[in-house]
Amino acid sequence: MSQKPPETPELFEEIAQLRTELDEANYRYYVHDDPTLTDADYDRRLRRLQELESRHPDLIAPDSPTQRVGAAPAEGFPEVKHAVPMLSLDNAFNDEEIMAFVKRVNERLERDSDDLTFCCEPKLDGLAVSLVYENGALVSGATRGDGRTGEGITSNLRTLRSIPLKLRGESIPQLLEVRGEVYISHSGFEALNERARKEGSKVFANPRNAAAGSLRQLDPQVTAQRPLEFCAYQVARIDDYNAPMTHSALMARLREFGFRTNPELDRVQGSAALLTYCQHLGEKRERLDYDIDGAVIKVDELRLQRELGFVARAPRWAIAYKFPAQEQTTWLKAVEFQVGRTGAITPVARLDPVTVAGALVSNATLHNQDEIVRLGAMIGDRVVIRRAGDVIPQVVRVIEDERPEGVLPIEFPRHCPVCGSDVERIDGEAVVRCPAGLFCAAQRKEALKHFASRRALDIDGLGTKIIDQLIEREWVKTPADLFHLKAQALAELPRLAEKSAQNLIDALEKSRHTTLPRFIYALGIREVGEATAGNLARHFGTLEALMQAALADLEAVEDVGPVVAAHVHAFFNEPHNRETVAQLIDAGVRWEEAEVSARPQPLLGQTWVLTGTLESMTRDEGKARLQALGAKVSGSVSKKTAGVVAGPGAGSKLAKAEELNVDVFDEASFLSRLAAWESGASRESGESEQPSNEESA
Ligand code: JCF
Repeated sequence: MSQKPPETPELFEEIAQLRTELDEANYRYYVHDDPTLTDADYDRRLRRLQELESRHPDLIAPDSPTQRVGAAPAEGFPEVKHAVPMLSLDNAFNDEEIMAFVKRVNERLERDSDDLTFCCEPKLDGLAVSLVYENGALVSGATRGDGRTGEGITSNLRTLRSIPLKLRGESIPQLLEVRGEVYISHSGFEALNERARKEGSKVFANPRNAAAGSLRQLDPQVTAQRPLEFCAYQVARIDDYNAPMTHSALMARLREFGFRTNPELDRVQGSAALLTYCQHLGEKRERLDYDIDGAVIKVDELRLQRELGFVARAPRWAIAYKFPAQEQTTWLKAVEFQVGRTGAITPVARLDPVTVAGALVSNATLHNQDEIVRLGAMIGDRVVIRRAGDVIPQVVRVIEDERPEGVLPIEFPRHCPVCGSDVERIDGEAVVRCPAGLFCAAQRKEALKHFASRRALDIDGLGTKIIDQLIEREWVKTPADLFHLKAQALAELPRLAEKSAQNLIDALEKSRHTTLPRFIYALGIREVGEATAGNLARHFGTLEALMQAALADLEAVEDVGPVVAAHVHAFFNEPHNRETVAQLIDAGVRWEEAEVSARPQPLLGQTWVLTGTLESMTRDEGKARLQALGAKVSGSVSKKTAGVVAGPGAGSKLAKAEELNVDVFDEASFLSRLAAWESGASRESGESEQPSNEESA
């Protein structure tokens, strides 16, 4: 007969301690974006608690962190009637409509100064749910449904670590009903689809679909594996006579109870500040780690909300400001093929012009042949295009239901559309290329544009239009020809007055004096970006040494693998290219050997990781700046990581960094260090009068 182990005070204490630590870890992580436990430490404690509870099942409490994943509801999801209906919001699509909302509210409240306080937050693009707590314990969770009746999905919602199973704090109301959005962050979505791809299961189209599908799983075990998060935005019921008087104070109370609210939540006063909030949020949109489709604006004072009341299904005291849509539908009229600098042939969709997120779009990229196949696109189709930030508009899908008669297949060219060479497609590569190199006018144009660009030889005033003419008139065939142009001849070009012809000559003269990294970069060798050009220059010191390097020598260069090495080797072994280099030097292009290391590389040999969102730059910019300082930028944290830059929303990578004792920088300290490194105030540069930037954290 098995005997139950004795229950000792130490045991009670350990169980209580583990539960407190696990709840606290969730609270610090979700409410304060400030993890206290690493994933590994969290799991270790959770397993220990599971083990203790399995030996003493009578000590299991329904709000124990081990009790998040329960059994599936036998009857599917029950209907749940909302005690207070779940509202929808009226929309405003521009500043005028926001102003009209403010005016309506002020008139109704008989206020004649524009000083009303609003509480604003991003409008998350997820699914609305409602949670009921009785005496501090989660008793029910339901979807919005039609606003009056939803589906009871309590067991699924219990699996979300950002949903407290019991409320924190001392003065807990007998009844609390909290509403909010369940969503999946961009990073969670990437990880989820990555896993799906590895397991060969279906990938999700977008985070919202993934969240919806995950919430409607009958088995909470499945839901528990999905990176769902909850963000609270409204209190539907609270039976506390001491309850706050404003919406913003209620949100603060929710945080005390252990709910995450949106970090962008803010109070603003007056319509001008309101418009500014919406504008700033729009600018920030791309940098957030979750999808939003606008801002929710609420009259902050609850007394005024009650006075304003409702119309039909929407409150008079709130409005949703919707950002301009990033997706639009239009007709795909034709497909043209563009030849890039390296000969890559890119299909470009010509569209019936439409305004997308404020810009008129008449072209969109189709990427490559595989993408055309994936989309199943045909000429004449109705297509959805998407434009986000300053990226090139893309065709995201075909609306097959609206396919008209007489659509035509998109034929990929077998000959280069510019020079007529047979195209080639290397096995395993998605790209089709024109192999003609600089014999192809399209590639010559692109090569010249690259040569003249700001980070290469930086030839001021040599723009696309002039380059096109120079190539078409065959005045310029190689970059070296640029340096033999005469002002008199240039002035003949349409749109180039005598003055700017001379300016261009002056700019060319100035650009002759460059640096070795810029020169190498300007040559446009495949896969050789700025960082690699810098590494090559530093490694070999002189152009001659680089040109003579064997494959093995090239592979010894920092960050240069076999592919890049092969491209560099092939480039300098092509007689044509050697000739161009010689002509450039004959034409007077020069650099000081010493300038090779003009740019400080204080982070050489270090690996950095960026995680979360940054305010002042995109992660890509941060990455580029670190690389320019010599650092490698990696996606995962290890013992060897030199530093982690963590913005809001940082999750497991930050936790890992802390676990491994890797230095972590917030945005402010990252920026000040970047500035110091970029100005050369590093140990390596030996500028001892500069203050040390190695102060202890
Ligand atoms: O983030 C949202 N989708 C969101 C929806 C935020 C809010 O503050 C909301 C909402 C729907 C209704 N507030 C209400 C009253």
